Formats: sequence, structure tokens, C-alpha cells
Amino acid sequence: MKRTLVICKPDAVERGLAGTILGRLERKGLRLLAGELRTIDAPTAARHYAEHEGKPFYGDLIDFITGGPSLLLVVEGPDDTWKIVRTLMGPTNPAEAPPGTIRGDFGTVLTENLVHGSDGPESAAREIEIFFPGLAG
Ligand code: 3AN
Repeated sequence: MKRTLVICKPDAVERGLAGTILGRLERKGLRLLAGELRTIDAPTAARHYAEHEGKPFYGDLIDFITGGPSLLLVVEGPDDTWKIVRTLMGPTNPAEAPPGTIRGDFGTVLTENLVHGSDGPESAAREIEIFFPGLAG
């Protein structure tokens, strides 16, 4: 799987970091295939975060991701591009994200962690289909 979905979340757009995040992906050598500034609606957010349904933070997660425009991206690179993106992002918890990663450099809050990247080849295909039908490749 050479493509993956990236979401610059509402906090990133609000803080003016969407371009910086996209720039880091491009400078790494990944190619931008699709991009759109879009406020994710609740049914789409529920599809995207289906694996988290029932968890204590689920409601807040849906409220947050639907709370303002996100920059939705499909990027392409070599096999396992999803993994390259995850490495650039850093771990979910900004307290554990090393400097040099997106979350390590720009975030302090677990729930407002700037960016989403698919966590495997199946997730990448599933998530691209949710936001950009036909682009999973
Ligand atoms: P990632 O975004 O690194 O793939 P996931 O998919 O485990 O992480 O979680 C999705 C989002 O849910 C995270 N980006 C974070 O905003 C939120 N989240 C995950 N775990 C927790 C938690 N224990 N408490 C609050 N929010 C969480």
C-alpha cells in the first residue's frame, strides 16, 4: 500500500500549522495526491473512528474532530507509506513524542494532537475510501 490518509486536525488548522505539516510530508519525499479543507460531519467521523466507539474519550473525540475545518490529505510514496507518516507524526501522547516529530515539536495535549495518519495498510485503504472514494488505489 503506497498511499495513506493524513488529517491535519482542527487544532492544526486553527493554529496555522496545516501548511507546516504538509511541508514536512513533502520534504520527506511523499507526493500529495489529494487535499481538501473540509469540516468532517458527525456520521463520517463515526465511520472513521469506529474502532473507538464505546471508549470513554469517544464523545470528546467526535466533538473535537467535527469542531472546525480539517485539512484532509492523501499522500503517496513507497510501500508502507503509512509507516513513514506515523514516524513523522510521533506517538499519540505528545509527552512521549520526541523532538523532530510533528507531535513532539508542536503539541502538548493528548486530545489535540494535530494530526492523524492511518495505522496500517488496511486502515489506509479504509480511511481513504471514507474521505476520497476511489482514491485508495
Ligand atoms: P493515533 O491518532 O495516534 O492513531 P488513536 O487512533 O489510538 O491514535 O486515537 C485516536 C485519537 O483519539 C487520538 N489522536 C487522540 O486524540 C484520542 N485518544 C486516544 N487515546 C486517548 C485517551 N486515552 N484519552 C483521550 N483521547 C485519546
